[in-house]
Amino acid sequence: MSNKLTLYNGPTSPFGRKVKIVSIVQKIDLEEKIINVYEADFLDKSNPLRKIPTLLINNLSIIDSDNICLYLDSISSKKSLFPKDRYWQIMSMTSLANGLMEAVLERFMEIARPDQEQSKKFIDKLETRVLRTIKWLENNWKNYNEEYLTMDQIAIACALDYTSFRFTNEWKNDYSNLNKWFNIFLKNDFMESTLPKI
Ligand SMILES: N[C@@H](CCC(=O)N[C@@H](CS)C(=O)NCC(=O)O)C(=O)O
Repeated sequence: MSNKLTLYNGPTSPFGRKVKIVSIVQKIDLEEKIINVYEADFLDKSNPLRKIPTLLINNLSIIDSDNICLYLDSISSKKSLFPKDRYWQIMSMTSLANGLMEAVLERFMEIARPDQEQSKKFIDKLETRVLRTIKWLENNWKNYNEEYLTMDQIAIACALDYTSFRFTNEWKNDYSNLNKWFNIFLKNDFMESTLPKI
């Protein structure tokens, strides 16, 4: 009997988008449940961090988007998104993309607080981190290979799209190589079908 996979996800989570894309590309059937994580007490018994994405497979819960992506890739018969010969580069660039998502998310949460509770210093720090990371990607990351899809490409595209969605898309004017690749990458069905739902 095959295992039933249930993915707890959110409507706009960039971490969840990464996982959903991997399930599509690697042709893994799963049931996706879109939840409001801020009201999801029931999630605590599987993931006490109460974060999405969380994947349930019978009694096993897989926590953290990277672990879920690696798991889905490992049970797929498709070509791996984590090729062995470039594994560490791909994991590091994926972590960089995760950090970019985190900074954009934290900034968004901070500016949603009442004015008098916000820290301008914290917001500045996050904005600087976001812009410095995108500039670094423009200058250092060149994995634009359309022939072989890898995890770093998916994660970076989700992080850039999330930056445009929640913060700014000015990076598009400043960083033409990245933007050119991004515009082509966005046309993939898996990017179009996983746009944030607001
Ligand atoms: N490192 C985690 C980050 C996941 C994460 O931060 N998810 C956010 C939504 S985008 C969340 O669940 N936040 C709920 C909260 O912080 O209370 C991963 O990669 O899965």
